[in-house]
Amino acid sequence: MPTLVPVLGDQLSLDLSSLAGMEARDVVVLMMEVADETTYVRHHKKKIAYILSAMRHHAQALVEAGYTVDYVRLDDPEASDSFTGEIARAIARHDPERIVVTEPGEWRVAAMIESWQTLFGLPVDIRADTRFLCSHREFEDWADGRRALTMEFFYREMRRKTGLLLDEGKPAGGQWNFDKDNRQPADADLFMPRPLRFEPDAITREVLALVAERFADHPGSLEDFDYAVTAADAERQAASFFANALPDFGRYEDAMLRGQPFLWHSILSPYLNSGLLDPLDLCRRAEAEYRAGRAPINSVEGYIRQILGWREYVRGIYWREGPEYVERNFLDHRRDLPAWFWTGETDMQCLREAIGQTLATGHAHHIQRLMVIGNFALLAGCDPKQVHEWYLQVYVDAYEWVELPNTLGMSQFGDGGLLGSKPYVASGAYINRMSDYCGTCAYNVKERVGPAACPFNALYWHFLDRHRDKLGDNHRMALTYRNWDRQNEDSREGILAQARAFLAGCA
Ligand code: FAD
Ligand code: DLZ
Ligand code: SF4
Repeated sequence: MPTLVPVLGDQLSLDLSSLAGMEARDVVVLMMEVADETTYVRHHKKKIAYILSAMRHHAQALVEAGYTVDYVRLDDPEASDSFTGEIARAIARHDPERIVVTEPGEWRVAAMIESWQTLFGLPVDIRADTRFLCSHREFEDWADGRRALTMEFFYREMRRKTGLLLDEGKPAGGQWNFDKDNRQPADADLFMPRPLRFEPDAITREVLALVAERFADHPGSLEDFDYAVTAADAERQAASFFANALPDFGRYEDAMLRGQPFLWHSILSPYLNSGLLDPLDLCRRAEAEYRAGRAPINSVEGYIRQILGWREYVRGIYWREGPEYVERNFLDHRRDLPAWFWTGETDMQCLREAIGQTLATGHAHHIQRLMVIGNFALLAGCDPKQVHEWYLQVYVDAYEWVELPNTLGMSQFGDGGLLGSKPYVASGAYINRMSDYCGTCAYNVKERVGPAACPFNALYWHFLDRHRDKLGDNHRMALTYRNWDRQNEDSREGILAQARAFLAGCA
């Protein structure tokens, strides 16, 4: 009797813990395209196409590695629509002696898997996901008893654990963190790096047709689909990033430019999160670029910090905070997301650019997600759960373990400051400093009141004013509140009236 090994759509690695130590001939790998996973939120069409095509290519890679793969397609007339339903059908087909599975990336799916042993009367071995560098246990040990879960201290532990960018126990370059060097605006230039484009092959074309037909009412466009869908092509994109973009990654990490969705970013998150690339390998290769003198420390440290620090840290928070985390709403925000989140059709150039690009490509970079779209949703008082669901839907790299703490926690302050000691809010001045958006906007970034005033300006003060009871004692915001209080009464009332009028028309 074989061992049944279900491999989920974000577990596309040959080094998966569920396959470790097994003889390929003793295993039936089960891969399941299931309706429930494609619709539990209305994923962007490109996200579904990416995952299904990468799954189909990975099934081929498993077969080439000697495994027997039982692959259930979405259009299988017998399909049961859920992971649990497919496990039941696979048990009937293969009569396995046990199930071995790598833990999933979501509470919802974890609950399903935990029910299988009782439901099917078979031993179910749920293994830790060793693609991550920090186990649940290690994160708990680090977090327990701390007053604040500051990412920077977690990150230093991870540097010590892995030895990355350490010189005899000391941080390479003399500092742990070079973030202050990484805040420069950029100018568009002809020699900017461009991510590689991967033409759809026959498998991808078949998936694109399926998605176009079946998910026509989902957000986003399928046009110009050019994601890598194999480990080999994801590796090509990684190599291109290290060769062409890493040296300036740090300097321009926070910059935004019109018509330039990718800038000096790696665009590797979809591949990391679905298993086509390995996080430690990318960190080691980034360090090698620094050691060889091909990339400066601020870029390499910044890049490694995102993966070794932030990525591992948000995962730790997700599992530590539990399935109720998604319900937190510290600021009691209740506004529905404006309808233009689904079209990008707004006069605010920064949001039109960031949302438009998101709907077209399924990608936006960190500062667009945090300081343009997230900043607006927070200032406007949008319901953090709705904001979370939007991010989970529209980004190709979005799985709940990584998306939820970033959105509800870091961006919407829904947890009251677990991930950051103050909300990430800014007026138009920040967006103007870091981008070229404002120059072509219908609004004037310098104005706070009047028909042409940039909405971010009044919304910023309105947010601070209306949340004084919850944020007023935060010492990191004291200076900002002092600036607000220094303005005369008429000026403050004018700004608040401007924000109220904007919000009244914001639907
Ligand atoms: P780069 O800028 O090249 O960064 C390198 C790598 O670091 C990324 O590939 C990613 O794996 C990792 N990384 C960077 N920042 C973070 C972070 N804050 N958390 C976790 N990993 C990080 N990232 C996701 O992978 N999935 C998400 O669903 C997601 N949702 C987000 C929602 C919000 C509101 C915000 C503010 C950030 C979110 N991020 C998410 C983090 C970040 O925006 C993306 O990882 C990044 O834009 C991916 O593009 P890149 O590969 O070019 O990243
Ligand atoms: C996101 C997604 C989608 C759209 N479709 C599938 C699918 O058909 N089959 C599958 O195995 N996984 C899919 N996924 C990814 C899962 O939702 C993901 O594995 C869970 O969220 C657990 O992390
Ligand atoms: Fe955005 Fe305001 Fe600048 Fe327009 S003026 S792009 S709304 S920050």
